Amino acid sequence: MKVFVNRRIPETGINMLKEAGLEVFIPEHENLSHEEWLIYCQNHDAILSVGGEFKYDRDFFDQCPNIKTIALYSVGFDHVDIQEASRRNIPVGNTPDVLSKATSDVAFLLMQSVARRASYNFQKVKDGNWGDFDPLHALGQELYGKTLGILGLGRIGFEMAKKSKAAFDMNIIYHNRNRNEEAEKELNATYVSFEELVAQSDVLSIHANFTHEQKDLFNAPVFAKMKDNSIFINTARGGFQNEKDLYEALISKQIWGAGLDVTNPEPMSKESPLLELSSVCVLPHIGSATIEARTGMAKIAAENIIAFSKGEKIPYCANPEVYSVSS
Ligand code: 8YV
Repeated sequence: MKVFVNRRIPETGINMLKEAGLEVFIPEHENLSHEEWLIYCQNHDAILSVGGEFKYDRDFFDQCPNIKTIALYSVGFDHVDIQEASRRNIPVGNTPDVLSKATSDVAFLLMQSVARRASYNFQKVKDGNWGDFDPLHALGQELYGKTLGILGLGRIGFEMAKKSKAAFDMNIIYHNRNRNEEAEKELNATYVSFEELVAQSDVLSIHANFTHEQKDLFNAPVFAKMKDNSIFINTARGGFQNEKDLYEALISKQIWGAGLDVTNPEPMSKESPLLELSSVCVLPHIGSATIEARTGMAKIAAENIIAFSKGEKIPYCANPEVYSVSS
């Protein structure tokens, strides 16, 4: 089986593929054009797919009929038309669990960074502008006992809730498709409606899968219902937030601050007005960027492809319905 890996990933994953006897191709340059990417996909049976810039939609599947499985190097699969892949019997693998700690660490870091205005204060030092002691300048807020609202209490959301409870004894509320009994029992988390989540959270952190129906879910009317001391955190997908509305909400003090590891589009433009605000901290989508998480992701993506090559079910499957349809 011929496997196209569109970017370099930790060697462990590549070695696993080679040791399983698979033919692995990694292009020499990394910033492939859409055309180059399509040509490589047309000539391979499987893709180990890194990054979200190219979409796996109906056109893709029509143009690349040889692709039999896609092993994503991500937990998110919003760039894949899952229904279309399932209709064509193409298993799509993703990389859950291994990045939950790393990604929730970034959400936790952003929460504290915004609460204590860390990036703004760091910038002042870098600008040679340490300034005199001022009892009233750049005051942050403490998180102890505050309410953390989690949108999407899955694996990553659970890790974020656990850390926040342990560090700051935060009161956890959440909104999710399904109730999370483990979180209710272990963390005393309370299930609330989306409206209650928005209205009651001191920190609102997004950990949900993104679907296109949720585009701009956080827009002017929603920001207007948030508390004026609230902090908005997004480490999931930038599509959840309308950035113009977020900016307006921040400058009109409808909300207090925002920490983003994901933006729309990515990369965020250097000209984004959000970058001028002392209440904002933006990171360049580094949620899973640890040696441990990225190595784990490489292993899982390789395991998915190897299982497929042996005619087995892929172990980490984003569209398990492919198996119920064919069996
Ligand atoms: C990846 C991510 O780094 O897993 C995800 O969904 O957003 C990140 O971990 C990114 O998608 C690159 O494939």
